[in-house]
Amino acid sequence: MSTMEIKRDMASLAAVVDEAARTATAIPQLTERVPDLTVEDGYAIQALSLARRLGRGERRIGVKMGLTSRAKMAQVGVDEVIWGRLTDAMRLEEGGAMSRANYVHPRIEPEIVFLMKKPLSGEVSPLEALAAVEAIAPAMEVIDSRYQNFKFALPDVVADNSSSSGFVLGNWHKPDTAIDNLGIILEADGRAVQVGSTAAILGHPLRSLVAAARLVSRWGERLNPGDIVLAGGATAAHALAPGMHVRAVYQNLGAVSLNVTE
Ligand code: 0L1
Ligand code: MG
Repeated sequence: MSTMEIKRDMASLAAVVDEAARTATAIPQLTERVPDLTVEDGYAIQALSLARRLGRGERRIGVKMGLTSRAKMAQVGVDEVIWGRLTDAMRLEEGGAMSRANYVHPRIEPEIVFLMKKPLSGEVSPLEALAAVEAIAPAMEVIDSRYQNFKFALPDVVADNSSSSGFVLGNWHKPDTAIDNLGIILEADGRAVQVGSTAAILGHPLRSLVAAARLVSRWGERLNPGDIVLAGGATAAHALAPGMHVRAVYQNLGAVSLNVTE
């Protein structure tokens, strides 16, 4: 099969990333097989991969924003945020357990999450975005690149649903709660492993919601009432190991925790 033919065969590439996620198996980067794969191709593969999840009975419940901090953008060498789709199967119970065996090489990062009460899409102002929010909460995202050694180019990570694999939500707060610069400590087994602020999320997490509205509309979609939007990591992500207890403690918002089992 020629490179062009492979590139056209987005469905088979979607099957590759979806199977890697479903079976927790590390795979080579798609851009090794298809060097001219574009970010647009990546989003097409991501959409087809989500369709496979929905076909297995999962329900789409929102989106995640990725690469929303300058540090992460620099790490991947881009200056654009990315997004991925969340399903109900990715949700982990607050204070509950996640099995390390279900992931390739999971990492965790503290985030802010928005719960939508109105539809939102396209170019919106921060005030318009806030008016569409029902509630905000502290959260943690489990990211798990399916690529070997957590290494990828931008089209790869987009195709791989922007590394989304799990999330845990804390208690909901009023939408007008100040979230522009709240201190966060990420603990592993009671020891602080990351310290940061919600300001690391594009300067203000609301900017991430504005970007989410813009990006989903580029793909003919919108944020719907009842959807959640994970705004992006506020610190670097921390690698998870069996037996670990992780907790993110937020100024004014409370804490979110998770236990990692074998
Ligand atoms: O949620 C994120 O910011 C992760 C986006 C993808 C990059 C990575 O897996 O580190
Ligand atoms: Mg994240």
